[in-house]
Amino acid sequence: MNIYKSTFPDVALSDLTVTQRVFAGLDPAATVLVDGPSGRSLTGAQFIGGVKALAGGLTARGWGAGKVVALMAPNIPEYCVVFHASVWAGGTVTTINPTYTAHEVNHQLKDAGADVLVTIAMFADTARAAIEGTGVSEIVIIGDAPEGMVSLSALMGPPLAEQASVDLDEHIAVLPYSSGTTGLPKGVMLTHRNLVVNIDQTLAAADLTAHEKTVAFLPFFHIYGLQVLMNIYMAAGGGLVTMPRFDLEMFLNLITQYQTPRLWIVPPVALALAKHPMVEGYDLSCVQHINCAAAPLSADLSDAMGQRLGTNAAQGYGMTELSPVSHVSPYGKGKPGASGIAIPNTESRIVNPETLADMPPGEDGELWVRGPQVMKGYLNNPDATASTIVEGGWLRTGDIAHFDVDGYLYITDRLKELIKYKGFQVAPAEVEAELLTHPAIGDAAVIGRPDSEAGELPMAFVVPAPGQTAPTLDEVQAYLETRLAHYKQVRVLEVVEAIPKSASGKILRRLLRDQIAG
Ligand code: AYL
Repeated sequence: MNIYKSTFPDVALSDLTVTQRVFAGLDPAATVLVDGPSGRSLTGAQFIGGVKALAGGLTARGWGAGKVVALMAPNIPEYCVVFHASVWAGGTVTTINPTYTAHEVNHQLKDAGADVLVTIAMFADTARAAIEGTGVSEIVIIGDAPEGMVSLSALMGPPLAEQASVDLDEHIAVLPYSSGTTGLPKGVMLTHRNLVVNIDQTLAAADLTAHEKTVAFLPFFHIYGLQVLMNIYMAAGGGLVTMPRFDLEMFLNLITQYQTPRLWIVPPVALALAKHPMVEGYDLSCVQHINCAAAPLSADLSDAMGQRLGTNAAQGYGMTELSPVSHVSPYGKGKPGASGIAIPNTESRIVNPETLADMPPGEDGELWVRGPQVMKGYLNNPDATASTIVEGGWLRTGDIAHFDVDGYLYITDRLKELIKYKGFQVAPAEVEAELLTHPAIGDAAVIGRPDSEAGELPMAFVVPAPGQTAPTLDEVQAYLETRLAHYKQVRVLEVVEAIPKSASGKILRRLLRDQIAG
């Protein structure tokens, strides 16, 4: 076995819940959350007060200990309050993409066993339709509530002074969804231990300073925004300027207004920073380090962005199942094309995915990761858990990679089915399942087609049902629109006679990928 160990000293496991860990790092007097568009802000003390008051209210309503709170909201300061109040009250939060259709929300509410749904008025109609047939008894609205729904402010009760007691290694603090290496999106069970150790591991390598602010446009419903921005910044005594959706002009304005030294981005934003004419009009000299993660970033684009902004451009790597960080580029120490070095307590292997033998140093194979940040498993899915976390506690990432002599990780390909559209996960199996419900489609396969702007575009191969004419791309898109969020939409369509499959009926995606590559 050829194990690559972290060069950092181990961090100790702390006995705190994720909310206790965040509270421990906060400066009560400092501004910790700012709503970017309005400038409305909360100090550390106000944040803690809000969390405890809401935790009291949730507990009084029976939505505290042991309950599942579904949180479906854009990045606003209240997001952080609701998340931590649920945790402080001893609950579990499942994070839902607010651009989901009612159909997708309904599925997640059922799968996660949600008891209450918290959202904003803009999504009230989706929420109302989505709770049909689920265990959700009530919809809570951040802001003024429409008829029949509860306003978040009405829930603020006498504070819950102490963290509700939970087992740090067993209790699921957050349940985000990820498709992992295959199949449909699954609930990723992350315990307090997972989240807290990943905060401490990342901070040991990333060196954030107290009172450092960053602009948080990456969604809190995805593990990148939730942990790397929200929890890690607050636990480091820093602050967040939230943006409800990405807008380049607002992003650039907020960077200069708040003089943020570090940016946390995804590849499409790297493209904008490297190429968009608007960037010329801004003095971005405050930016000393840019961290890009969640999808591949080419060395060329990374260099172009770094040179244009006169700053260090680097990458980090991880996945939802890793809470999410395993590799980071320490401050000022990025290498072009590399995804960083292992954070403390983290081991890696590069394995031949067929023979499971370790590859010689420098050669490509599947990346396996082991450490205390490896998820507890997939919710209600022991089979998927067993094929992902294998003997010895190694997590199979489904990514193809190698290490250089300095221990830097290079992701070179993806073995798993997953498509990344602008850093968002698209599970081919989910799109295929929806396509197969179309009466004129007999069979379907979906793969990612490389695209310079989005990274990959979901591309569908469809076989007409017997006696039917295959639908056009427009027809397919109109059909999927009510079923799938915009970013999962099929962008390219090819009608074929048959989908290539193995003897066991598995879609041979590699063949389709090779076919479009010419
Ligand atoms: P998920 N280069 C290439 N592919 C990457 C990279 C990278 N730097 N980072 C992530 N991926 C891909 O669960 C890879 O296929 O989490 C991986 O298995 O949505 C998949 O994205 C995981 O997708 C960090 C470290 C954020 C990690 C993250 C979260 C990653 C997204 C900030 O510093």
